[in-house]
Amino acid sequence: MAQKRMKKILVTGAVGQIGSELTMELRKRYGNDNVLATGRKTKPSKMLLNSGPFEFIDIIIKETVEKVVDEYDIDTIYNMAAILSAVGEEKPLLCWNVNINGMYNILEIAHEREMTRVFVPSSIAVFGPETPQDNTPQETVLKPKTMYGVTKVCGELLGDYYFKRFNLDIRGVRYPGIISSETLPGGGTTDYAVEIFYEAIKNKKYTCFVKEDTVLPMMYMPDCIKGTIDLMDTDISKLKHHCDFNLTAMSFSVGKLVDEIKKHIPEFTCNYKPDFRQAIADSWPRSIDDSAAREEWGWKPEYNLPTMTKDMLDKLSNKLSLGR
Ligand code: AKB
Repeated sequence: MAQKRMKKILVTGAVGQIGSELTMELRKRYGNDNVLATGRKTKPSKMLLNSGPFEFIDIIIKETVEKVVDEYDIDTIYNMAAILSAVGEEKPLLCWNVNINGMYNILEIAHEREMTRVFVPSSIAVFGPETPQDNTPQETVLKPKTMYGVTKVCGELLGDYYFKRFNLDIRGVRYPGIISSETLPGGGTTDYAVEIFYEAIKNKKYTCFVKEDTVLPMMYMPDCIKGTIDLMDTDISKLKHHCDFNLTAMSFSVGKLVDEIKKHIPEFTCNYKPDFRQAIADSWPRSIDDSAAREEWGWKPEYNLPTMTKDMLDKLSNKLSLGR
């Protein structure tokens, strides 16, 4: 009887906020040597480097990806490399190149080698001001006003095209803002929801770049990792959607988050100095309907605002006192 092929996984963007924790969880589940972490130029953490293979690649340059895919006999890719919304407005061409041309290379490589499965994340950035902002439906208007959003809509369509046209098993979710204690996010609009915790612990004050009443959908990292891997492990016959699942865990205003942090750090204060990211936040939904994900692959987040806040403060206090 033919032996079942061992999963050999490539994670792009493995030095980033989601990629770093995703890599560690995949290594735990599938074996350290079976998960290749890759990054473009940022130095990987000791944790990433010491727990399994790491290579530098640039997804815009197809050969650099092909080289490691063939060398490590990769059959599954999590393409976490991306330029996020705020940097995307400062460097729109780079955003297009990484998020679209880079993704195109990943899809071509996966298709040419008949890979088992590919994950390509999307984002709430696919929505825009014409989209209903509360309980945003799965199927709705997709007219984003940022370059990042444009690339994410295009990425969803490209993924669905490869699925229908070439039978490539590609999956993805529309991530909300992700809150995490291990690796800082870089260049997004929802970054304030992470920075605020560091500043609350270190300086007891924070200046937020969006207004107090700004409400966005959010999720804590353990739920993000679980949801990502659960979707990838779901039997394909259960899925009606592929690259565009709405996904959320909670929605709160900055003011509500401040109140929650104050329950643990009463002297914490926050003031507000909105910048260009306010307009981006205002164009995104306040809350998301993720019933398709719940019905098709059993999505159910564990953390809400109070439990996430407590866990973040515990983990970060520990990490910062250890000087990590
Ligand atoms: C960003 O703020 O750009 C990202 C996202 C919501 O996709 N965190």
